[in-house]
Amino acid sequence: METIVRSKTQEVIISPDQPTRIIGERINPTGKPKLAESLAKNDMSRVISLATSQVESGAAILDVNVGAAGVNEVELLPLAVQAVGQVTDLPLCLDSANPAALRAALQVYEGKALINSVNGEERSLEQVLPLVKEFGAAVIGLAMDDNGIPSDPAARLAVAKKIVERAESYGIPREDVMIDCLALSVCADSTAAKVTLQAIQMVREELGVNMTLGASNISFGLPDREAINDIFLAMTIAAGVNAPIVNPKFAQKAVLISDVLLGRDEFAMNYMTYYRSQK
Ligand code: THG
Repeated sequence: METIVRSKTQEVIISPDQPTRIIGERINPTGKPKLAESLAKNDMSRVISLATSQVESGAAILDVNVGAAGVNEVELLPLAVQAVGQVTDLPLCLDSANPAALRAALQVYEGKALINSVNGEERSLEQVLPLVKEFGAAVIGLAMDDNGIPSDPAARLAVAKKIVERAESYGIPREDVMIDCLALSVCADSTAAKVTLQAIQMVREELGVNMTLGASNISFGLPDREAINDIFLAMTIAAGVNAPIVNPKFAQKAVLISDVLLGRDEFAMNYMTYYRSQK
């Protein structure tokens, strides 16, 4: 099961047989008031520096999200995509809940993008899947629907299955659908991590598709978030996530070590290369 995404010049293969691919989360104004402020002024300098720093920290794909108060996403998302394209050739993950903004970004993106995201709601399926088909993109399907995020792992699997099957009915191969089983803060609900891990295992066994996860959500509200994120990330990779959306600066080591331990880094070559570069 290979999900392939491309820029103009680079191809990234997401597969259980490949190293884990980091999708860099940091081009996102959530919790970054200065980025939100500069986006509202059409100033792309912060977007560009966040792109460059994440490339240096080992991201394979960059998530681009410009959703903030005072921002017209239809206008800004394509501008951000073009700005990022000036400093890196990594494939992009276009992150918006607004189908018009996704369309505008897809029109300027050269390559095969990863659309973030569709969910199990009829409205979302009907608006986003035709875009995925029209532009030959790949898509992230969130395991949630009109009733929110199910608290039962089997119900998250059922939403994931519905998304994969609906995509196929539009002529989108299941290889081009990645599932996000969704992580919620373990601070608010002590079963949150366990439910997500169970859902990931079920999707791997029942659907066999590739999986992403916005793993940093797990630690909201707790101290030492980076330590929690790293340990949870390793658990999710062992369960089946192969392209997490995380801060690459913190996640790179946990990802490389998980791959060594899961037999996805022969002779620990990738880990040794990283280790030498840190000296
Ligand atoms: N699944 C999918 N896409 C997603 C998410 C998901 N996209 C958005 C989000 N969740 C993943 N991206 C982020 C981006 C930033 C943060 C967390 C997840 C974050 N920001 C810091 C804060 O809020 O304190 C800011 C700190 C910083 O990075 O500078 O934590 O779940 N498919």
